[in-house]
Amino acid sequence: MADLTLYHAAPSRSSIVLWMLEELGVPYDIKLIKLSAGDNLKPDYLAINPMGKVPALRHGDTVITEVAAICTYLADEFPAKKLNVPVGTPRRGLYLKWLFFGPSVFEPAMVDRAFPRKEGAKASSLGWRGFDEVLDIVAKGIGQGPWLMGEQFTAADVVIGANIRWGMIFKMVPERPEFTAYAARIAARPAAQRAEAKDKELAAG
Ligand SMILES: N[C@@H](CCC(=O)N[C@@H](CS)C(=O)NCC(=O)O)C(=O)O
Repeated sequence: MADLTLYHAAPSRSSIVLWMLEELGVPYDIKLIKLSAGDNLKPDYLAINPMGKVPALRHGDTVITEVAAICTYLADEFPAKKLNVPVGTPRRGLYLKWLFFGPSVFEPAMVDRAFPRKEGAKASSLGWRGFDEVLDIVAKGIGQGPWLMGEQFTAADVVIGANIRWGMIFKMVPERPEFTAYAARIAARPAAQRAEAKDKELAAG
């Protein structure tokens, strides 16, 4: 039994953590949670994540939920593959900005665009800007790339990269050249390919 267990629904946001684990190349077990069967709302799983959402990751006695928190944690716990920017490195500020930007700005702005509210909230009361502005910020952040942190691929690319890839698949993110090129670089990564193949197999089985 591996020290790491991913509570996973294939495919879903937990696929992002599956990709992260493949990038790290560490052994892990998968516990499949069938959302269609309501496994995520059963007492056993609610004891792990009271919100009843996947992913959750167990590492020894520690349980972590929230995609970006899990990716940040894994990158720091398993630094051999250099997917983190360590504490004490000035570039860590930018790295953390992108890790938080995914769930607190990119995703909400994208969902707002896809599912407009009947009565929009006051812009200044939201923690994010309109989706077009957010997309410009991300495109500028990728810049010449290849990655958000320049030459170093990090956990931030797993989080923001998943937003972009999945956003494009679901036609929620426009096919801007910056995003298409970035998504193609991600798709060429062997770990991303392994995670995708594993997910397909799990979803079929
Ligand atoms: N903020 C959470 C979101 C997780 C999430 O929304 N998971 C979805 C799957 S993509 C889920 O578990 N949905 C089941 C449900 O809401 O009943 C994270 O980043 O981990």
